[in-house]
Amino acid sequence: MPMESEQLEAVVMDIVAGIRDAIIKHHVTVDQYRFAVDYLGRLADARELPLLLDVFLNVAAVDAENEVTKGSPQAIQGPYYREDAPAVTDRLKTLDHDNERPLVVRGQVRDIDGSVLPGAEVDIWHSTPTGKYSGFHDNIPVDYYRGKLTSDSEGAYRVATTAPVPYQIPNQGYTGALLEAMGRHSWRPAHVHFKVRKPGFKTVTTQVYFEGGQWVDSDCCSGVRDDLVRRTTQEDGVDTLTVDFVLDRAA
Ligand code: MBD
Ligand code: FE
Repeated sequence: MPMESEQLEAVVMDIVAGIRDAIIKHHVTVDQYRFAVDYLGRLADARELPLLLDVFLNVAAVDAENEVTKGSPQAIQGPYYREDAPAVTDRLKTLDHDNERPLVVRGQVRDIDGSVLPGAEVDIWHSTPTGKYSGFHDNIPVDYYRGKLTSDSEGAYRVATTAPVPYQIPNQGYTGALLEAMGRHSWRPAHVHFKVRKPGFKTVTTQVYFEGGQWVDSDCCSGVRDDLVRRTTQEDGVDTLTVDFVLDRAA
């Protein structure tokens, strides 16, 4: 939803003031400024604006929401969500690579009073075992590694998939090149994304990380919080990731 003009004016002018202060503080030259304008134009032409903004700023909007929600913590959505993911019942479609490791993702959806919520949509997506996202990279069809489940009469959901791996922001691209030029790495820890919705409730968009996983302590998107890091359990010999959700009532 659009902002009221008063809030819009205040936000835009604060953003401009912040950039203005950085330009002056660091004695950015007119040539460097022009280079940045051209760079951002090329980055936008390459459709990387969502990636660039999400790397640096998605977490700020999330932090702002987490200050007011009574539900599960929100986390960054990132640029690779697809509204057109398929409905699934028990398993996400995978490519059956030799290196795929089975993972079960399960949990329960409740409201803030602890009542179970049947009929909630639990939309899950994660990278391939080679760190790509379907519907964006390598022409992998959108119905792989994504799916929308519905919580059952106990509010429970459960889906079989394969374990995601750490994700590297393409360093052949503009955003990865920027991170590299800054002397930073462009890796995210392995993670599973969720969007949980039910009419009348505030949508929870979040992601969880694996305890002890590589890059958990140095996510290039600064998206890790302690309450998003999970230890998997073994159930019937399969790594199982349990993620429960609490949905706050819609405003
Ligand atoms: C991702 O996979 C991601 O989740 C985010 C937030 C940013 C870039 C890539
Ligand atoms: Fe991701």
